[in-house]
Order: sequence, then C-alpha cells, then structure tokens
Amino acid sequence: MHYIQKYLDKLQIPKTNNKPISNGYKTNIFLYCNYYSFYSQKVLMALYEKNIDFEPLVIDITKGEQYSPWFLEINPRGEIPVLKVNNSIIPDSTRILDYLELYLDHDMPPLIEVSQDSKTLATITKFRELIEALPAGLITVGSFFHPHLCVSPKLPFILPVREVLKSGDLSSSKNLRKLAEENPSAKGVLLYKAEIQDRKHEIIANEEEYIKVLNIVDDVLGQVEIQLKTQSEDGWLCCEKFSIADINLTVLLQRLWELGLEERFWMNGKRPNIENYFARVKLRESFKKTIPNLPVHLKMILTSQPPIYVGAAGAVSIGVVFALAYVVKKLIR
Ligand SMILES: N[C@@H](CCC(=O)N[C@@H](CS)C(=O)NCC(=O)O)C(=O)O
Repeated sequence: MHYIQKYLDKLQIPKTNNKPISNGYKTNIFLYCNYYSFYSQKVLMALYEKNIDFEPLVIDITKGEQYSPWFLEINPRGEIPVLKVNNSIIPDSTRILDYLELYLDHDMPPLIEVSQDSKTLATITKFRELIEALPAGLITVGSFFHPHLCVSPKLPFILPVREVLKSGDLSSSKNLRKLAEENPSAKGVLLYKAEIQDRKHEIIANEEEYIKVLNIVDDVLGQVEIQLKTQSEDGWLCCEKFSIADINLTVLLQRLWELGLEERFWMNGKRPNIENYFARVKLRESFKKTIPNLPVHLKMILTSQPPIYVGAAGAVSIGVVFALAYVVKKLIR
C-alpha cells in the first residue's frame, strides 16, 4: 500500500457511501452533505460552532447521487444539504440554520440570538440576508468562463477543474432533461431545474452580465467593509459574538478566495478590514473542521469512483477529482 494511502487511512474523515448509512455513531442528527458544497459548508460550520453532535452522510454529487430515487424522496429538489433529526427532514441551508437555532437544545451557543440589543439583531439579519442572496453557484461557474477576471485560483478550483466545470455547465441542462424523462416521479422538478440552469447559463456565458453579478458582490462587500470598521479589533461582523452573519461571510470569502477573486474584492489594501477578518476567521476551529484541507482533498480523490451522471453541481466535484489526481501524481512522483 502506498504511504499516502496508509496516511489517509489513519485520518478520521467520514467515508463516501453509495447510500450513506449511519456508522453507529450515537446521534439522532444527520446531515446529508458534501464537503465541497458551498451550502453544506454553511451548515457544517454552524454545527461545529454550536458543538452539535451530528453525523455527516456524504452525498456523492460526482455520481449524481442527489438524483437517485431514494434521495429524491428525501429532497425532491435533488439538493444538499439536508438535515435529518429523528423523523424530521429539513432541506435548504437557510431553513436548517434557523432550525438549529430555534428547535434544537437552547443551551447550545446561539448564532442568531447572540445579543439582547434589537439594533444588533437587526444588523445580523440585514447582513445574513444580503450575503445569502448572492448566487454562489453562478459566481463559481461564471469564473471559469472568464478566467482573466480571476487572478490566482486555488484548490479545488485549479486547472483542469475549470475546463471540466465549464463543459459540465454546458451539458447540465441537457442531462437534467434526459434524467427527467428517465424519472417520471421527479420529472417536474428536474425540468424546472433544467430551465433555471438555462437561465443561469445565459448570465454565466455573457461577460457583461457576469460582471454585473460581480458588481453586486462588490457592493455587498463594500457594506461589509464599512460595518467591520465600526467593530472592535477582536469583534466580528455585527458585534463581539460570532453570529450567523459571520457564517455566511466566512463561507463566501473562502469561496471567492478559492476562485481567485480576492484581489478584485479585498486584497492589496482595497478592503483592509475584510483582509484582517478573513485571516482571523481562518483560525477558528469551526473553519478548520469545515473547509477541506489537503488530506481531505487526497482522500476524496482516492475514494472517488467514475461518475454515472454529472450535474451542474456534480461537475464541481468531478473537476476536483481531475485536478487533485494531477496534484497527487506530483506528490507521489
Ligand atoms: N437553496 C439551497 C441551495 C442548495 C444547493 O444548490 N446545493 C447544491 C450543492 S452546493 C446542490 O445540491 N446541487 C445539486 C444539483 O443541483 O444538482 C440551500 O441553501 O441549501
């Protein structure tokens, strides 16, 4: 066995299963997720911040597992993340984040009700909503169509990921329509997703339209910079406590950084408060547990199987596999 494989086997990284099965871990809280998914990352980070005992059940979107009949029964939209608590199923990251706060044990550290001050709570809601409204998938895939806008893309979004993602985006709506014909029970939702995908693609492929989206991100980050200026040196976005607005901001900054958009938005003195914030937030335990690092990337490559169907988001992960295979080859050489 290669020494890298031996090293990876020792790591405590949850396995990717065909149909995720509980590993007997004593919890009644399960999260269907993928470590590379933007929306899963928000929920993962919130779970770690709250110290909630949960078991991640990895959905392999490289194999189109989100469209398998058993998963469409759980979430007919064929999307992750989905939280399962006893017999309750909660899809959608926004809903899950609210659920964690409102319905789970109130002794857990809060992320929404972090203050008694109504002005602070209103600021948290404002920034949470501003950031949540940004189209993460569109920002991500669009950056592969206009590489000159991204100065220094990082793992997992390095070449040849970008090319694979581009072609994934181009064939995605056709694949969804084909899948709709093969799955009569999910036909409606799959055709709806295909239509949305076509509309997204029109924006993504048109540089002028894509820049308009980046300008909206720029405007939101401008507001974030002004807000951060009002906070103390060791405070967070809206107050002294780390809140749900910080979860949203952290995952967004990480994604923009991975795409190589940090120079456009905050580096080189452009937005020093954001730069400083990003450096500080990376030190949080919840960040380290949420964002895949090199061993996770390696584990991902070695456990990946060839895809059966690659959807719009699935393409992200298969691209990851391609790019990382290249990295591993270099490491092993
Ligand atoms: N509004 C949803 C969006 C979830 C979403 O788009 N998830 C992506 C992964 S980041 C997904 O599952 N895509 C699979 C697909 O659409 O095929 C949320 O906030 O949870």
